[in-house]
Amino acid sequence: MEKKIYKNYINGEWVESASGCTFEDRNPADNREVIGEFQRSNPEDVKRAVEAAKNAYDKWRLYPAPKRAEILFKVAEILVKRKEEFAREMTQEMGKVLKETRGDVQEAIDMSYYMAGEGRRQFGQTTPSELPNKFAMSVRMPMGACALITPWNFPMAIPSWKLMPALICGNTVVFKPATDTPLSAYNLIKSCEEAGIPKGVVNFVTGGGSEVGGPLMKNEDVKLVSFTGSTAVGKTVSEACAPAFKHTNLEMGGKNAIMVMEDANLDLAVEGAIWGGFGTTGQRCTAASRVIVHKKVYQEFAEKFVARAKALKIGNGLDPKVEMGPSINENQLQTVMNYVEIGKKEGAKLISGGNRLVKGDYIHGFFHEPTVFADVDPKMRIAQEEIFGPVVALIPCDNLQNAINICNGVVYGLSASIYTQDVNKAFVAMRDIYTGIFYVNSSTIGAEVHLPFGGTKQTGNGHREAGTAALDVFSEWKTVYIDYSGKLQKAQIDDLNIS
Ligand code: UN1
Repeated sequence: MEKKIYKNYINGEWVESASGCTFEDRNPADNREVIGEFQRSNPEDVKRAVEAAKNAYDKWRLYPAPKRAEILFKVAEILVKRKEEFAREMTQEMGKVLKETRGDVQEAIDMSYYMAGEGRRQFGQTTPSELPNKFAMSVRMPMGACALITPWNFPMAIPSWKLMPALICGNTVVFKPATDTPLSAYNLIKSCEEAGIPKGVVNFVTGGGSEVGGPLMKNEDVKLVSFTGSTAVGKTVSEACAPAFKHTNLEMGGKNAIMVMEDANLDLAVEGAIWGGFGTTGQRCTAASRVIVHKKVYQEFAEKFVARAKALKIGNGLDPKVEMGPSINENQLQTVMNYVEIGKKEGAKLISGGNRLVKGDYIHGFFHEPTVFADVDPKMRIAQEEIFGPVVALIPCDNLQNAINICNGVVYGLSASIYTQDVNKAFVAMRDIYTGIFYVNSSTIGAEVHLPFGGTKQTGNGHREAGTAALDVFSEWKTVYIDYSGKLQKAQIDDLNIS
């Protein structure tokens, strides 16, 4: 691939950063390969982008939602046309296998079509008034310039979860993508430009957290910050926005569990645990990093699971035979290796993997073996903390109630699942697991765009993305009363006599 310098997109123009500096986007499967150079933006760029978003807002909010929708629909069609190209570039820039990056682009397509549909919905309520000759309704109101700050693990899907609902509600945006995946973000923004998004409505500024993210969330013209990333960074967003009561929508960590009951279809459960634990190299907030297995089937499950984990083909995600790619960067790989050491020290039994891959071409990337710890105590750090890598903790349990307690016994609450053939067990778990997403006889991953996505406890701050829940993030309700009685009527006070 030809090395190219990519620019910021501010007020409808592709511009260089005021800093005059760029940073490199490299392939985590082969770190020698530079995908492109992106602007190392600074607070001055942020200021200009917010200014542009602020100025474009009044026109955009008054442009009818069904017309805004037509632009979103066009974005979807451009993504459909260029899906394969964008998926390949995504695999090159962040390492997950081509099947998954196709899914990532598809998720952005789905979200764009879905939110285009909302252009003709965004339903409010109309309801009778308690007074005669008075009309009552509620309508959604956009909020202004929104900041979107996104992670690298779903480089196009997650930005689309924020961008599309923000736009359909009539907001303008400044988008700062993760520094590890600016190309996929660029491809999405380029598609918006091609679809005819008016100038200033979508602004794109690449660069680091302290130079771009910090100033962006603190800018007083930014009305809402939508962030997906670590709980630690989410806390700083929350704190930065609290003094001005700026709206925040935070999607953060997970420590998701699959519960495998004694009556489960074990092969299906193994399949789900492999996909949940090692899909995207374990770098999903919805990854199944814990598998809680009934002791009656624990041994058999562990053997089958390890056999599958050991057989996984690891390598460059562009190779169709490869099933698991690298970690995103050296830092993330070091975190994984560090947790493997922690697990060993805590006394968990390492039954598969545990090492960085260094032979041959692996040395140029950030590859790690799929790793399985057995007999993990639910209180151990490897069973409590988000690792974001290919490390799975197997935890034995005595019964359903015990499994539920273990599953709920972490600070996060994103996703969970149960494998059982017993409908009663499935319903009890569905009721008692305190997560934002729950699956029966399926892995912890597989969210669809038209349903709420998000989690409880330290995973989120009470909001949900996707579905109509996303509209609640990117709009505020305005309740409107219209009195056509021609006199002063008083709610709760007037006496109405019928005779
Ligand atoms: C994430 O885990 O970071 O359900 C997002 C899924 C995907 C989205 C995951 N559709 O796994």
